[in-house]
Amino acid sequence: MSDRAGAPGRPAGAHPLQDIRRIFAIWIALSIVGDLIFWFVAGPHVPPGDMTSSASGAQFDFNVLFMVALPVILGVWTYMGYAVLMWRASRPGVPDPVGGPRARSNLKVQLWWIVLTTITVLGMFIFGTVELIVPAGAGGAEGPNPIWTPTSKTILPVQVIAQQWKFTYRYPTFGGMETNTLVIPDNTTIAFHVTSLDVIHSFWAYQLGVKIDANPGVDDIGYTTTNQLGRFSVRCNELCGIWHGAMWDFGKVVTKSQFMRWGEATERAHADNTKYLPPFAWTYVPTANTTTGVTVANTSGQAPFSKVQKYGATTSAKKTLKNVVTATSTITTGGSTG
Ligand SMILES: [Cu+2]
Repeated sequence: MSDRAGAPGRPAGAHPLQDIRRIFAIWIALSIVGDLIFWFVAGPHVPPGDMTSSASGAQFDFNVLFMVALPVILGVWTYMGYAVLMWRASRPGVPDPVGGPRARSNLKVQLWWIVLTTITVLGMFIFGTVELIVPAGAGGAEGPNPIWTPTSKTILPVQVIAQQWKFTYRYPTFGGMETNTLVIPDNTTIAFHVTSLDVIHSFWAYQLGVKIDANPGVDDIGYTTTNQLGRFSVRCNELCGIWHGAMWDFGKVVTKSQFMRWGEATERAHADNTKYLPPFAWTYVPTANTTTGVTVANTSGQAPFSKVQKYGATTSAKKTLKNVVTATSTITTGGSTG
């Protein structure tokens, strides 16, 4: 408005930055109180919890990012609230505080704005990148050749096989047995090798903080380390057909000794079935549309079995490992998914 040009802006004697200082003080107070309440009251309950390294990592990351975001929204609300209360047109005798020459070309304000927003965004970028790398992929998939691998030397490999509309789990260090239930030991690093027999699915073990795409013909690897006993849910997280919504089950984290007992007992109990399964491989090829109508091991381009992924490897399991490597070199691909 033209009448602002050259207008004094406010009564003589009032400091021109008084409003800004008040807003700043209110904002800082609200931000500190809000961040502390969030961190200590809500933070520990933020999903997906702290059952594994990747779950607690995701919870920590979310909480940190929320503590950065909360002051931003509180800044907007504080300014809005202050403007409505103090600068509304119906308040008699209050001049418009924003406008005129003072509102333009304020180098100090412009510099602060650019510096603070740049630090905020770059800080979140660096934080996010570090948090992805340090915990070995943060519970996500890294494809068949992971760049970020855990330091543990006793990793339990578990193969997750998705198909319409079910997950099954193969344990190469327990004779290559295949189960309906995912059971894993506590305080152990798990390497999930996720693959699919048909369409694209996604293995989402919610409380484990693990979500790995299941692609046919791909050995998609993701890591996590268990920290707590208990049950967790597994869901398919990729629309995969009419019964996608029914593609879920439950798994459990048990103690190491319970796990060994379960693994060895299940391996024995499943022995008669296991011998009719295709030999353990990192991917499989369904040949249901050919005359054989079975699933076979797809051994083309297989990487050798990882030396550190031998948790629970018994004598029979070591035999299995040998068979896997042998199979890699002798059996050819049984078919093509096109
Ligand atoms: Cu699915």
